[in-house]
Amino acid sequence: MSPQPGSPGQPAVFRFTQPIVGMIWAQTNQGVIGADGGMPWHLPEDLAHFKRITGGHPVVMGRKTWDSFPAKYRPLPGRTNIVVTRQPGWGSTPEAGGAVVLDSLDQALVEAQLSPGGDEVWVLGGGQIFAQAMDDCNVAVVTVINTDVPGDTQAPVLGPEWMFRGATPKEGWHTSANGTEYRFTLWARGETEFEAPE
Ligand code: VY7
Repeated sequence: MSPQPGSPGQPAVFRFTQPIVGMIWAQTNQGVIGADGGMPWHLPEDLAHFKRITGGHPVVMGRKTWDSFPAKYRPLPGRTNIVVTRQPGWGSTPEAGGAVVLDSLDQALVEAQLSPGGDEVWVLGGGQIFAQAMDDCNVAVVTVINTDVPGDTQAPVLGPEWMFRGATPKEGWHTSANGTEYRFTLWARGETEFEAPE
């Protein structure tokens, strides 16, 4: 006897709420994300946004991005911190304290998905890691800062498969207490489903 195709009266259960592998960065209008090992602006509202989005989820970053966080914030609390480096032995240095250190991005993404909160994983950069990670990611949360300061590190260029999925504010800019204008934007690959942050 052939198997029954389905139980009558049951709803279809094709609910593939896929794991999210997201990138999160802040950039200038020209796509600058870094200068001299840091971010060339001061925007507390972006740090709060970053903490809110990544909180409770594993974070994957390159070694230079790890170094860029002030030491007192490392590891980022409430998140498994995974650092990618090819330097043998770096993981045994005091600087690496509190991080899970791996030597490839692929391993890092697998480890992240197995970590607490790993149904959603956030890649924090920087430039080298974004360039490699882009094809493995389905979401990008991008803060655009309305400035054109120069820098030495660029955001990845999202190809045509990436679709704009919303921004806060919808039009124009928020203005920081210090006068800096910025907006939060959300991009996703074609079919990705998610709930947008308010
Ligand atoms: C900058 C900091 C810089 C200076 C002082 C504190 C977006 C950001 C990143 C990565 C901001 C930084 C911080 C504030 C948040 C704290 C950790 C310390 C936390 C990114 N949009 N913004 N980033 N931090 N990938 N994307 O490196 O951070 O979250 O606990």
